[in-house]
Amino acid sequence: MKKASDTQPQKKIQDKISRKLSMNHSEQLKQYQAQIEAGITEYLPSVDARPTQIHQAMHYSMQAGGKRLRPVLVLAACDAFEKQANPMPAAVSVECLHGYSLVHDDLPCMDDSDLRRGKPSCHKQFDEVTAVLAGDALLTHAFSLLGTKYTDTPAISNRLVCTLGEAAGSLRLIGGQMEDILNEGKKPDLETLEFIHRNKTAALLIASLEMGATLGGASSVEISLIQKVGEKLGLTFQIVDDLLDHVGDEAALGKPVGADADNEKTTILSYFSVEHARDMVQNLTNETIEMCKYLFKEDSFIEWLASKLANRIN
Ligand code: GRG
Repeated sequence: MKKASDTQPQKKIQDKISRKLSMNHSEQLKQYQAQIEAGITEYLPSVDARPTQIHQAMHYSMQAGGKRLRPVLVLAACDAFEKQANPMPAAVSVECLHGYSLVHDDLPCMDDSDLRRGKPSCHKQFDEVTAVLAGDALLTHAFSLLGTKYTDTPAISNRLVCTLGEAAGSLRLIGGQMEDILNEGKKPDLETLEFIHRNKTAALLIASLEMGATLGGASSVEISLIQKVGEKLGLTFQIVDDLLDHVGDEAALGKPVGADADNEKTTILSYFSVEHARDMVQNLTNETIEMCKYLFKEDSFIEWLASKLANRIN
């Protein structure tokens, strides 16, 4: 039998290796995020373009402060395969789509939020008309990028448009938002809450992974597996969001905690205890990690990101 002292040096080496690997992944994340900031500047119409008001509002809503999770997933999924085409226009496209949904979600007719990422929301910084148009323009621009930046690979362009269009449409993202609004002030059953989460949150995360995998040249079997990774990631992301709103740190979040309860929003914590919700996060994350190990190489970036998202603080 090995003595504790025999295993110590080995453990130290393992710790060092895992620190190094995890530093590599976190460096990779920072690099992706920096590339995305540059990509947003490159692929959005110039802030000085006429009429400047709309372009200022688009840039304002797309400015740093967000985690850039969706475009990171596009880049990482593309890198996980052979890489057939430049993923950056698609990554910016998904972030434009996400940006539009947040600008419209904050409007007085929807969530009526004055703050987004700790700053005035678009309609507070500009006005309501500008925010509606800026959201429309971001949505339109998302598809324009997919149509114009992949003309050398029309089949990929077509696939990307279909994937994003389906995820963002009335059966997914908009459908989730509609059911959320229809259920305001009620306590929907758990199946309805899951429908809302699968569509409002998971749909765009799934599409991001799928678009990246398409750009990477993944097979149809790999695409259907990565969709499952995205589904689990999306559900985990939303449960963590609900937990953070309940027990998170205001400074880290950049917004007050308890908003869901104050607004009588139904969340996963309307059905389960904090402990149970944390167990759900752990189980879903374990399943995601298992799938990543099967689909990608050992200790992949996406596997690491899944753990990071489960333990995020904002
Ligand atoms: C208006 C069509 C339409 C849809 C709105 C995105 C959305 C649907 C509503 C925002 C509210 C919400 C809690 C949505 C669930 C998805 C989610 C957690 C969005 C926030 O995503 P993060 O945390 O945002 O990635 P950042 O700020 O990091 O970009």
